[in-house]
Amino acid sequence: MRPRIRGGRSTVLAALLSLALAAPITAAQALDSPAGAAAGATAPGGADRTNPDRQPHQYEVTGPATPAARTALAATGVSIDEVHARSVVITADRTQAGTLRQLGYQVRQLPDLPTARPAAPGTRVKDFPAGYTGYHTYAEATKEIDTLVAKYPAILSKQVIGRSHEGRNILALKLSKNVTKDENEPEVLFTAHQHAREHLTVEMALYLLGELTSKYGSDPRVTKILDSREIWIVPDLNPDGGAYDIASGRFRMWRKNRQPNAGTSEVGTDLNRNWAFKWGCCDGSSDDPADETYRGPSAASAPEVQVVSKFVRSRVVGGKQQIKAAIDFHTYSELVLWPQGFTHDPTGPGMTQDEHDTFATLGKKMAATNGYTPEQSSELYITDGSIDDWLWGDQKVFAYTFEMYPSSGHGGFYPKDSVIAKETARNREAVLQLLETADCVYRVIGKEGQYCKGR
Ligand code: 3K0
Ligand code: CA
Ligand code: ZN
Repeated sequence: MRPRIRGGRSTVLAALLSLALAAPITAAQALDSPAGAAAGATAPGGADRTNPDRQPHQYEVTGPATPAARTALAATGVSIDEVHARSVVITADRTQAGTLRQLGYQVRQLPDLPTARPAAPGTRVKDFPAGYTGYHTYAEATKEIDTLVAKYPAILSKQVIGRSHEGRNILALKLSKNVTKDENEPEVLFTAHQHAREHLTVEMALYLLGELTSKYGSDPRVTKILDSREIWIVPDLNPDGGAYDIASGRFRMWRKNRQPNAGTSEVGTDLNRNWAFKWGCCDGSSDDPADETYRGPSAASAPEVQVVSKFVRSRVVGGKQQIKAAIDFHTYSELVLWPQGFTHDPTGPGMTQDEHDTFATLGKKMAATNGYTPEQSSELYITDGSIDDWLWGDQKVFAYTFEMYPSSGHGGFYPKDSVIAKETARNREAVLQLLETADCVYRVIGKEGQYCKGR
């Protein structure tokens, strides 16, 4: 089992210290809460992190310079937010940072994020703070989606595919000509907002909805795509976490969902460690509910993951998965990532050379359009139970993760709303290319004849 950093057990510390030393340098409210669950001090799961030692901050950790060293650090359960040549930026609380220092890591707290003044106690905050009001709350996003569905009923339809832990609707929007019919067309999936604090990704999903509806019939590429593809957009995989992150009037730096954990007041599961493929296999997630990358008590234990897994499986028609390609949007670091995350090997079990070459070729092509850095996910650090590994390993979908703006820097999870238009439109070309390629992704390596004949 993976060692944990909390608990003060010397054997655990010794095990972790050896991992740390193996690294090269290390010497050293609620909105519209449907269940009436007020996010904040009285949130389900109790404690909330009112203890200053348990408030998340960002820290620079100097030393880790290789995927293996970063994986050793990530295995302590902190999230790695930025990767640099010889350092990383992590999210952790003071207790966790102290433990890392004990392990010999060089850890420096970064200034806290630009946040609004906290709301007066008892105030129910319903919107993003000043400078961020251009972001959509869950209620605003729902309203905007409903307006678009009413305006473009021939090409856009909305399904409620299930509910979050707190009971918010999880939506799948379908875009296609003859949208009410299930036509035999290649399908592409876009998902957003697994991680609560990554609000820009919801804006990305809304941008795509607006762009693909409003340009149909006038933009020839968009028109051709909607005429020949079925596009699914799940704009908000973690609505509870998103609401909780803004509900106090101060960004909480929240990552996980808001599902309580048995036997502890620590709340939440990291949805992107909870998917049912190689779940918890490889030191790429945490078994400690207090950690940022807690994988949950069992594979697909999070209702949000169950809902989207079931939806994806429902797209198997006549024994064939109709979804051919996917992008899951995250922030930040400006990366195009592809599987597999659970292993450093570019090929091997679950990934042939041709499959790898297809992923890498298309990944690099897309990255050339938005200026992101293309790489296999495990170049950063090992992850297990990620959506991409599940979509690929279980469903054979060419699934990418985009880490959006910014590339690095202060307040990375919380760029002001003034960047939304530019940073969402920045991915337009990459998204159109993925959609255009989806009928035969292997075309990018010139092997259409071998893999796509007689589909
Ligand atoms: O597949 C991946 O490598 C996912 C990367 C993602 C994660 O889940 O760790 N990075 S994030 O948490 O900073 N958005
Ligand atoms: Ca259609
Ligand atoms: Zn993320």
